[in-house]
Amino acid sequence: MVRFLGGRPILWIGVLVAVLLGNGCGGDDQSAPGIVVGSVPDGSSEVQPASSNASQQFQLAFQTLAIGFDTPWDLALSPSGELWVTERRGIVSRVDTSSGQITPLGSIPDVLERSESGLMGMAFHPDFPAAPLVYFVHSYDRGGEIIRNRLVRMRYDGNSLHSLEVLLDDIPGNLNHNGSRLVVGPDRMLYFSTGDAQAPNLAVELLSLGGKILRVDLDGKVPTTNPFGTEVFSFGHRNPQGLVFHPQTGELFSTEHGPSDNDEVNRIVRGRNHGWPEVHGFCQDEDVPGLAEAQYCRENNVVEPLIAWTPTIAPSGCDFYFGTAIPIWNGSLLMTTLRQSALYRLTLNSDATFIASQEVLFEGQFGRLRDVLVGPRGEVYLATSNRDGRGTVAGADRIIRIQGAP
Ligand SMILES: [Ca+2]
Ligand SMILES: [Ca+2]
Ligand SMILES: [Ca+2]
Repeated sequence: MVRFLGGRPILWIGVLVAVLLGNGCGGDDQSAPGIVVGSVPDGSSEVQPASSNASQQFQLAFQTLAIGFDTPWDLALSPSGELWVTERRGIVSRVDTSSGQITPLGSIPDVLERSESGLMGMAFHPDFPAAPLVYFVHSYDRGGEIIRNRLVRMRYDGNSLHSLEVLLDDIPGNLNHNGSRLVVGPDRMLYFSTGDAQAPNLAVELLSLGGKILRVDLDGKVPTTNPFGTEVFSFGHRNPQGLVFHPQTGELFSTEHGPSDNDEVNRIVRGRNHGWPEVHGFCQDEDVPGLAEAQYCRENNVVEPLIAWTPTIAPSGCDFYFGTAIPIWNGSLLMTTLRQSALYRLTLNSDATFIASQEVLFEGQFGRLRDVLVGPRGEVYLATSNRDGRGTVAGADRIIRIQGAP
């Protein structure tokens, strides 16, 4: 079910589902029409055959770039063009985008990996490598088996990470609902999502750091321009696991896990309530029985999502695609999903206030997907999450590269 509200008539659109003829990594598509991508670490290469929807006007080639991971969580591109990846167990690695070689760079100290908690978000200092600093968000044990999350910074010497500094700690955490995607904004501030730590009311308690989008400067300090004099930038979030700035408008977008209904994409508004736990998805009363959403929304100036999905798909990472390598993807918001195990391509209207169309790609082809990253040459990387405890695809996790075929 897809709805668009916010002063507009409700529109209904169908979900475009790509017809995929390949059978996943390791499958034998050598005879399929189109190009064959060169050798890859596990010998798999695939061609996305032509079919009948938008992305099928041209061919997409995909391949396993690197394999051997255990629950990769965040893919990030350094300002100098390196591909780095975190694994939830605490490992940080660099991946050579030519050879697929994985080079471990170090472990983050005191990472607690239990259920959905562990090492999650990563972001580079905007002046990296001149300022050789990398930021991470991870879970730790505060003592007595109490899970908390923290923002840390480490120094990179060209080979490994060291000199850990804790910038912000004691952020509410739990086995699940830890949020923790981390990005640097055009204002050179760090933005990161926090989950409600399975305590829904934290999301609307302004003194709590749970269920929020937080903003701090590159030293972890509260900027004077924050709305409440704390790290809190926006509130009313359940478990946002995707966060990205629109490269042209500079606005911040998130993906957010709903409960058993209403997964969301949001445009984050400074200082505003984004609804959770009183509002699921859009402000209307009838979609979840028992919620008096409309009145609450009026009284609390709630920001509605751009789109909501029921049944849920479990959205994870997201990134904007601006480039010519896959021309019809230009301007799209790409989003991975865990439960639905697909890559979504969302298009926005001209002022980025609602989702104009959506396309579902690679559904079920690679298993659960945790993150998506657009590379410097218009290639797209996906991280699988089949070792996270909920996967059904055997074997190690991998990074997959998608390219437009010439
Ligand atoms: Ca990322
Ligand atoms: Ca919401
Ligand atoms: Ca609702």
